[in-house]
Amino acid sequence: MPDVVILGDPRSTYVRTARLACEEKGIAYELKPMGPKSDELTRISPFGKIPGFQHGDFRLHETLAIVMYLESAFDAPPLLPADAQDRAIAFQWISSANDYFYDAMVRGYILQYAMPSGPDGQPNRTLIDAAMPRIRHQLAVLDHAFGNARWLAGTELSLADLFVAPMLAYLPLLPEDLPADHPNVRRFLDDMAKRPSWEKTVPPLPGR
Ligand SMILES: N[C@@H](CCC(=O)N[C@@H](CS)C(=O)NCC(=O)O)C(=O)O
Repeated sequence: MPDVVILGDPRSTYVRTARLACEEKGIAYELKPMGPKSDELTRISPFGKIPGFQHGDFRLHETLAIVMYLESAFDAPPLLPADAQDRAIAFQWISSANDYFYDAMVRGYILQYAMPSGPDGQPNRTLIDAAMPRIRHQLAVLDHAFGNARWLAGTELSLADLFVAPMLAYLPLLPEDLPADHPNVRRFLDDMAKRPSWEKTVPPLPGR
């Protein structure tokens, strides 16, 4: 049994980020599927957020802390660029994902379909419509940032891509299909989909 354990629901974008980092680095791990309010999780993650993380007796919460630990504690391929400017750009996008993309794309939109809170159990149109302009702006910014580049920071896949991609991945599955208007974002998702790490971490969704 691997001594690295990731605790959380595999549908969570942040759980997927932590798993993708392990997969890309070739670090064996066990996924313990559980929700954010379970007792085992809250003993590790006191704010009730997934993922939680264990490496032997060492415990962590917060995805950025987890992937940075993976980055420095294991002799494994790096997921941050060596170049100072590219590395800073990676953190620029990680911060944008944490502070802006998650709120608009996941809280304001994806979760409105996954856990509908509108009348008659339907997606809450008011909340979705409110999130739309922010998401469209974020996608336009990302599309421009990618330009002809494959990855967000430097010439190789980095942690920046692993934070952003799981959030973007749900968008083509929803009725608005927002990435359709953003070819560079769509190309990025197509490139991610070719990676074994991506296939191994596909969220278990109904009908898949
Ligand atoms: N700051 C946390 C955020 C993690 C997070 O928001 N996880 C979501 C799932 S993607 C969650 O636990 N949501 C449950 C809730 O808010 O009750 C991190 O970076 O790990």
